[in-house]
Amino acid sequence: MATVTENRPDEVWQYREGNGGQFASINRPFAGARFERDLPSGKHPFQLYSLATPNGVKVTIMFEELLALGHGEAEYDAWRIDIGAGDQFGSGFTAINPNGKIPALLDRSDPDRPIRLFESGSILLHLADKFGAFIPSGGSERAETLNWLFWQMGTGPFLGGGFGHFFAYAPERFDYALDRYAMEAKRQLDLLDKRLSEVPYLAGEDYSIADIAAWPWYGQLARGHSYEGADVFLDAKSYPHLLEWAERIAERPAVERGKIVNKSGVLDDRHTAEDIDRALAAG
Ligand SMILES: N[C@@H](CCC(=O)N[C@@H](CS)C(=O)NCC(=O)O)C(=O)O
Repeated sequence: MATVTENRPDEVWQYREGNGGQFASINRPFAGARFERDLPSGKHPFQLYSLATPNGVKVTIMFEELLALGHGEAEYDAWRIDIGAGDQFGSGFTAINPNGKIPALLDRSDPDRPIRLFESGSILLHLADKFGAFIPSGGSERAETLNWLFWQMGTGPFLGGGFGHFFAYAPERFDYALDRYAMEAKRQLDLLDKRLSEVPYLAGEDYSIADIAAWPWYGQLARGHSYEGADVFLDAKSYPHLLEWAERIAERPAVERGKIVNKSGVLDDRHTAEDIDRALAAG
C-alpha cells in the first residue's frame, strides 16, 4: 500500500483539455475508433500501416532484411499513418490494432484467412517464424532471442515514454522525472554494453529480431540519432560495445533502407524496392 504523502493527487483523476502536453491534440483517456475511415490497400501479401518511429522502423527493417535474404514473398505495401494528425484513430486502423498505435500489419498471404498483427514484437516474431529467419528454430538460442526481444518490449517505454518524454517533450523541466528516467535509461544502456562485450549480437552469435527491436531505440540513441543531445546527456561514449554494435547494424543495407520507409517528406508510402532506391538516391 502506497504511503500517503502531501504529494497525494486528487481522489479521482479528471481529464482536462490540454493536459496531454505536446500530445494534447491526440491523447485521450479512452480507446477505440474516433471516426470512420477505411485504410488504403495495395497488391502485396503484407499491408503495413506505420510511421518511421523507433517502433515503426523495426518492422520495415525486418521486411527489408527478409527481402535481402531473397524472400520475395515478404513484399509489402507500407502506408504512412500520421499519428500527429490522429490517423491511428480511424475505424480501419483500429480494426487492425484496437490499441490505436503504429505499427499495424495485415498478413494476407492466405487471402481467405487474413491475420491482423499489432505490437512490434508480435509482428517481428510472426514474420521471423513465418520465414524461418532472424530467429533460431529452438534451443537456448531461440530462448535467448525471445528474452532480449521481450526485454526491449518491456524497457522501451521507460526509454521513450519516460526518459525521452521528460528530456525532449515535457512542457517544463521536471528534475525528479528526469533523474528517475535518466537513471533507468543509463542502467539499460549499461546492461546492453555488458551483454555486447560478451557476444556480437544480443541473442549471441547471430543477428536476430532481438537486435532489430533494440537498435532503433538504443542503437540510434547511442549514435546521436534520437532525442537531440540525449547521447551527450547520457554519456553514450561510455558504452563502447553498444556503440560498436550500433554502428555495425547501421551499416546493414536493409537497415539503411528500412529506416526511411514511412518517413514524412522522405518516403511517405512504399510499394516497390524502387521507391526506396529513389528516396535514397535523392539523399
Ligand atoms: N508497444 C507498442 C508501442 C507502439 C507505440 O507506442 N507507437 C507510437 C509511435 S512509436 C504511436 O503510435 N503513438 C501514437 C499514439 O499514442 O496515439 C509497439 O511496440 O508496437
